[in-house]
Amino acid sequence: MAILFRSSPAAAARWRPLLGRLMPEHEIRFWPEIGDKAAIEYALVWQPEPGLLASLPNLKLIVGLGAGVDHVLGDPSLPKRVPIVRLVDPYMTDAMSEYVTLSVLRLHRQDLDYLAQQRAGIWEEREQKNAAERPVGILGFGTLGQDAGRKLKALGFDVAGWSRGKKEIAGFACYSGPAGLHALLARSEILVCLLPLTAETTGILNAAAFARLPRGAGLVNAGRGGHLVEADLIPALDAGQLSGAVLDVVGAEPLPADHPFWHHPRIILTPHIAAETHPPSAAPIIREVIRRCAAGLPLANRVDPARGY
Ligand code: NDP
Ligand code: OXD
Repeated sequence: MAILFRSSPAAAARWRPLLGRLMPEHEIRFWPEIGDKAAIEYALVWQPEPGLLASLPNLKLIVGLGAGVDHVLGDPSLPKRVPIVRLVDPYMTDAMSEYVTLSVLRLHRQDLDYLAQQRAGIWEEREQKNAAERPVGILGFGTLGQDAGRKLKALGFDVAGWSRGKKEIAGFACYSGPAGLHALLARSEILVCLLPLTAETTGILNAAAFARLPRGAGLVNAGRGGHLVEADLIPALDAGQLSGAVLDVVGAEPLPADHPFWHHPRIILTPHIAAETHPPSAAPIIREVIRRCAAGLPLANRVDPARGY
């Protein structure tokens, strides 16, 4: 029985010693040296090439090496009989909440304006709201969205969340469905996207959505680049409908050198680092998932391919 590890060479170098130490009982094969495909029962993957998983005849489990699984579900030949589990790691959840609180605070405290003033040598105070006067809306109120929401709430922000199913969570205004989306947008001076990328959520951050936000709202996208209709962002920023955007994810990663997002004064860019997979904390979680699967026990954090996340 063997485990296939398929990610970048840099990730393989970080994971190899950890997996070898934690799971000495398993043979771990690092792509592209995968050997006899019939021996592979478990696959740990990030952006596997389409067809790879279907070519493993005895595969029992696919483990996504990240919280989002769009990189797995995008494979049209994905074997339907094989369960998929995504990575839910409290270390990553904390990292995402750090990123979201940092980004929301930067927008809330008018960082982009003060940076522009500094560059222009202008010493001038701007009117500042209190956190309690700044409604924040979170698209995607799941593992990451709720944790970020709790931490923003602890800072005093007035937080609402939007999910697919209806939720009641003490201390938060919870919205769902298309009408709920409109209501959430209408109240969100800062909008945070922590959705999975699915057929329903692709392009959700678009001109029509921006028009529903209060004028001058800020945007944080740490979900996926495909959530944003990129052509709609700069017009909304230039017209003042949006006052700033923090983007951790973009449609084409790495962002092409000639992309206008690089130099727009009201865009803050980071290279998909909001919550990177952290091998030291993730490896024991994955070992436990494999142990449970081998023992025929129920698996947590199963992906529903029909739902898309
Ligand atoms: P979860 O599955 O725990 O949460 C997803 C949330 O999105 C749920 O609340 C879900 O609703 C909601 N949702 C899904 N589809 C819809 C829809 N059509 N309409 C309304 N709400 C919807 O995922 P996580 O919180 O763990 O992760 C979210 C995403 O964050 C990942 O899929 C990934 O894309 C991104 N991510 C980005 C990282 C980065 O570094 N930039 C790192 C890690 C993740 P419901 O609760 O009803 O199911
Ligand atoms: C993830 C990511 O989905 O890092 O985990 O984007």
